[in-house]
Order: sequence, then structure tokens, then C-alpha cells
Amino acid sequence: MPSYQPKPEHKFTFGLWTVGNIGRDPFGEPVRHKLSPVEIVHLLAEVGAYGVNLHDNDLVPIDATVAERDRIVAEFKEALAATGLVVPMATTNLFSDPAFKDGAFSANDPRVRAYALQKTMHAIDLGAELGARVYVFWGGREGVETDAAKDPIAAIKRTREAMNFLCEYAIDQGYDLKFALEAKPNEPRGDMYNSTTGHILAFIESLDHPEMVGVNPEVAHEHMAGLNFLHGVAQAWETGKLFHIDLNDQAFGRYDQDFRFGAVNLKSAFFLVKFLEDVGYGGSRHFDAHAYRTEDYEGVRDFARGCMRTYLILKEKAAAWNQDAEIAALVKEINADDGAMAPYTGAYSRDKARALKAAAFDRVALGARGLAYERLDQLTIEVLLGVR
Ligand code: DIG
Ligand code: MN
Ligand code: MN
Repeated sequence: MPSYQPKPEHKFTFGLWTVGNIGRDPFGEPVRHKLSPVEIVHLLAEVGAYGVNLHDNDLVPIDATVAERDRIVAEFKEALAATGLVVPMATTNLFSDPAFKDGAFSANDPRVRAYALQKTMHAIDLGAELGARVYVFWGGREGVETDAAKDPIAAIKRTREAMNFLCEYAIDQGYDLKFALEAKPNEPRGDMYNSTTGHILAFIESLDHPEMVGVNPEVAHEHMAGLNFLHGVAQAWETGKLFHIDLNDQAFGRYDQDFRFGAVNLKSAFFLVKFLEDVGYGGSRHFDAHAYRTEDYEGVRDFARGCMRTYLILKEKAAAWNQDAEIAALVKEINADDGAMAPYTGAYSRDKARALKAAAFDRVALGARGLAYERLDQLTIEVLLGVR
């Protein structure tokens, strides 16, 4: 029986805030005592994670002195050295402090916008110092409860100005960093800007340095918008912009549940894992999720192990799907091409257009053909259920 033991080459990572989540929610107080960043590093090492990610203030309190900051970072580095964990990604908390209650980069108050830039530059310095190669931006407060409060064009322009400034800062500092923007449609703001991965892919093209900016799609956030997560990830990948990914799970039409990976939509998790493995995605498999509020720290370990085990089990199911002869035959049949349409494909030409306009098609026959997707999907379900 395979062990499904996580290994460094699987690149499974967790944020300090994930297994460090103490179970506070809008309707209840914490249920778990707070772990220190060093304790979290050791917990992640124990369950077999490859890396640990962080917001600046997950590690360094917002009011820490420079000396305190340096001590905390030194202790954290010792824990990393002792466990072998790495820090592939870092990010800024621009959503917890009341100063950001109206957003950070898009805030109406120019002092807040300037403070957000200052805080992010210090956080980028911290991430670079810890060896991060990807820097995530999640605009947790970039939004409105009423559109009376903010001009959406102003919000876009302010965010673009901030991203251009910070790209230049990273270049000026000589940091080998890629920026990954993370979308979410709402929560904690009533409505958030850059609400889906698609919005962000368009936004990136308007930046001064689009080549260093990509996306960090999160399962729960696209599901909150009622979207097919794989399609957003595929579009990001196809344009070379899948710089990072936040794996978790989420029932459609709910608040951001950040469930254990595969805990709700096993079939969509399967197609996602199959895609990432088929295309050879080489980035972190980052679980931006947390244990149920019902759990103690043994349950938190179960949560973390479950994220990684489910990924590895689905990776094995994806290989089985790819190797299944009946599935392969159906996929071949579905994509059959006798070359008859070749004269009409590819780049436009006037002759091609003329010939195609004159071509005869049997529309009724085109519509009558059965496509056997029921058979193919049933076979997929049976691979997932372990009977193939
Ligand atoms: C929430 O999904 C966000 C924050 O946790 C963090 O800024 C980002 C990093 O993955 N995800
Ligand atoms: Mn989330
Ligand atoms: Mn996330």
C-alpha cells in the first residue's frame, strides 16, 4: 500500500497563519492557544511539509522595535536551519490593522496609501532576507461596502501606481522576486476590487513591469465567485502567469471556508491536481487553509497531513486516469481529426475565407453525433472511487 508520505520534492507549503490559526471566527473566541512561529515551523516539519510562508506580522509584530525584529528573525532562521524548511513565499498583512479599514493601496486617505507602501517595502525586505522567491499581494481590504465611498477608476489607478512603485523597488533592491496577485470577490469587504483571477490577468497587462507579475489563484476564492477553478488556473498557466497557487476547498455560495484540500469538491480537486501534474507545474503546492474550529492541535496535524495525503492520492488517481486504456481510447475518439478542415485552420487568408464560405457542412449530422461524455465521466468517477 503506498504511504502517501509528503517529500520535499512535492513542494507542500503552509502559511504560518494556517496551522497557526487559533479558531477565532466572527461569532466565537479562539479555541486553540497561540503557537510561536518557531513552534509552527517544528509542527510543519513533523508533518512533512517542505516550506512555510508568512505575512510580515505573522512573524514580526507590527509594533516590534528593530532590535526585537532582528531577534525574532534570527530565532526563526535557526528553526528553519534546524528543520530544513524553506520560505518560498512571503506577503504583507495589509488587512488586519485598523489603519487599513478602508483598504491599503486603494484607500482614499493618501497617508494610508503611503503607509501601505512603506509597510510592504519592509515586508518585501523580510521576505527576501528569508529567501522567498514569490511575493504575494492579497488585497484583503481593497474594496467597498458602498460605491458611494470610492471611484472604482481611482481604485484601479492607485493600485496600479502602488504595484508599479513596488516592482521598481524590488528591481532597485536587486531582489530576485516574482509578484503574485491573489483575487477574492468579497469578504472581508462587501465587494473587493480585482475580484477574480481573470480580472487580475487583465490588470497585470496594464502595469509597467508585467513580466514580473503573475497570479496566485485560490480555490476558495474562485469558488466563492461561482467559477470553475481549473479554468482560471489553466488560463493563468497558458499565459505564463501561474506564479503560485493557494490550495484549499470551499462549498459554493459560502463565506471563505478555507477547508482542507479536497474536503468538499473531490472531483474538481482531482482535475486540478491532474492539470498541475500533467503540465509540470513546478511551484509550491501552498495550502492556504485551516483546521475546523472543533480541533485541537492533534486535529490541526490531521488537517495538514490530510491536505498533503489527498493531493498525493489524487496525483496517483490522475496517473491511473492517464493510463486507463478505455479512457485513453475515448479521449482519442473525442479529439479525432481526419485533417479535412486543415485548409480552413490557422492564420487568416482571403483565399481561406473564400473557400470556407463556399464549403458545405451537414449541420444535422454535426448535431446528431453522440460524444460519449457520460461514459467518460463515469469512468472518471470510477477511477476516483477506486474501482478502476
Ligand atoms: C487569503 O487567502 C490570503 C492571505 O491569507 C494571504 O495574504 C494570501 C497568501 O496566500 N492568501
Ligand atoms: Mn481564502
Ligand atoms: Mn489565499
